[in-house]
Order: sequence, then C-alpha cells, then structure tokens
Amino acid sequence: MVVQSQLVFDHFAPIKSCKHTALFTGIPVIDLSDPEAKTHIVKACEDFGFFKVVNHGVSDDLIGALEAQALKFFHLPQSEKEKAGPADPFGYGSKRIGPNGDVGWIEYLLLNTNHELISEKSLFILRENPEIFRCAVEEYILAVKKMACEVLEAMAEGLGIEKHDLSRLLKDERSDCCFRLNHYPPCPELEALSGRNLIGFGEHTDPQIISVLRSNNTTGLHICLRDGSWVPVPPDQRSFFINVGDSLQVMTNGRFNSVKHKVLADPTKPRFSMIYFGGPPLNEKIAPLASILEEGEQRLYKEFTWWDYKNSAYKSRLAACRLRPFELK
Ligand code: GA4
Repeated sequence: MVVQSQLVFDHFAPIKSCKHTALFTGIPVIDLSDPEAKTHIVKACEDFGFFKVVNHGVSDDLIGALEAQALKFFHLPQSEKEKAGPADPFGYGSKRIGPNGDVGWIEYLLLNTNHELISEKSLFILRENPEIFRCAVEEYILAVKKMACEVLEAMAEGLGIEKHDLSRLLKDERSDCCFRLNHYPPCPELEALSGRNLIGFGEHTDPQIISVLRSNNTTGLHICLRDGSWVPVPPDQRSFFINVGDSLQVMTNGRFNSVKHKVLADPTKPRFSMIYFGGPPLNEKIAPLASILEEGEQRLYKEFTWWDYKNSAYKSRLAACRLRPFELK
C-alpha cells in the first residue's frame, strides 16, 4: 500500500479516543480438549460474544504457510496486487471497505469459500499467484472450518440443543462462507499525534454465524463489552479468537452477543489477520430456535433468510445496527 503522509491525513482523520494502555485480561480462554468446554463456551458467548480458543488442533505449519504466502502477496508492487481488485465484494481491496463509503488503514483480500474450496471468482483472483498460495488457503480453511464445527457442536451441547443443529449450517455444501486476509501497514505519522488513533477497520458486528480470527502478535483489535466500554485484546498468534455473529445472536434470541469490534492502526508494527466467516446456505431461514426458547419467552427477531440478511447488510455502513430492521417490536 503506497501512501504519503499528507494523503493519510487528508483521507483518514485520526480520531481522538481514550488510550487504553493496559490490554484487557478478561477474555475467556476455552481449552477445546476440556470436557467442560461446552459450558464455558456458552458463558463466553453470553457475557462477551467473544473468546479465545487454545488446544484447537490446527497445526502451526498450516498457519505459518498461509501467513508467509499472504505476506508475499501484500509485499507485491501495488500494480500487481490491484490486478486482483477491486473488491466487489471479493478480490483485493485497499483502504475502501464494502460498497458504502467506509474506509480504513488496511489492504485485504476477500475470498468466497463455499464448500471448502475457494469459488471460481476467488480462484481467478489467485490465478496470478503461485499455486502454493491457493493450496495454503484451501488447507487452512479446511482445518479452521473443522475446528469451527467442533466449537459449534460444543456450543449446541452447552445450550442443550441437538449437537448438529448449528454445525450443520457450516457443513452444508451450500454454506455461504468467506475468508479475509487483512494487512494493516504501520502508520509512523501516528507517533507525532499522541492520543490520536487511526481506524484500521471501523467498528462493526459480523453478519454470519461465527467468525474465526487468527492474527500475528500485533495489538489493534478492540472489542466492545456489554457495558459499552471498548477494550484492547492481547494478541496471541498461536490461538484463535471466535466472534459470535448477528445470525447466531438471532438464533439464540439475543442470549448470545454479536460482539462489536474494530481494529486501530499501529504506528510501528504491521498487523496481519486472517478471518474465516462461517455463514449458512443462502436459502437458510434464520430465526430464534424453538428448542432454545424458554416457555413464554418472546421472540426478539422476525424470521429471514440468510440471503435477505446479506442483501440488506451489503447496503449498510459498517457501523450500522444491521439487525434493527429484523427486530420484533
Ligand atoms: C463485516 C464482516 C466481514 O468482514 C464482511 C464485511 C463486508 C465486506 O467487507 O464486504 C461488509 C461488512 C462485513 C458488513 C456491512 C457491509 C458488508 C462491508 C460493509 C460495509 C466480509 C461481511 O460479511 O460483512
């Protein structure tokens, strides 16, 4: 990403925000090999909508191989990277996020990954690049999706519903998933502006069921707690972070929290993250699950298809409350 400092601040007004120097130490840590994981996952989803997974079974080699390939891509000359763009929504994007005017201090590759394989359009994006990149993406997605399904199965057990009620949505061959590789270049100009931050990826919730994030050891990710305060998440490159998405909030009738999150740029260190977004098939009906509702509990959301929701989400700004039109008054 080629940027001159003047350009930086013409397009991205640094925001004044209280500086959280201390990283938040309260993120729940779920050990997937712990027989009690199911109970801890449910509590973490209720309290935060966010947790860290250790003993996840995804090999460091797979993660390292993909990170190396992706960084190689991001270090290509700008003109080469742009051959894989613009992101519409899939492809290479730089600074612009989504179709509605959001910007951030970021460059990324967004890929469509239905049924474990990356889709035709996304394959085309990677065609310019070595086959090894495509293999690294596919192997990584396969492993992360398997882990995401284990998490969903433990979650279902913790909720007391049928084990496969959630994971079947990702396992379905028509599941609508996507994968994002984000590179947040350092922004040295920030050092001169103490107390100011630059948005890498603005605050938002994820529309899907769950998102699985892995980043390098650079800080920047912040989550919004239930009380509305924002806290910085300590990075951990050997673990995964899981977000509850809007669809899971609806399916649990608001019991789980679709967590608001954002990324702030760093003055000196590049941040690199890869996120798998697990979404259901397009025609899947999303609604509070009858098996979860307590007797007499009011439904908070209307039923909609994932297609309806996605359609409406893509017309919204990043920070919008996308579930509002689907709430039952
Ligand atoms: C947020 C979560 C995922 O990154 C994403 C994003 C998508 C995009 O980058 O194209 C959106 C955003 C995300 C929600 C609102 C719309 C669509 C950008 C945007 C402004 C890939 C997704 O599924 O929804």
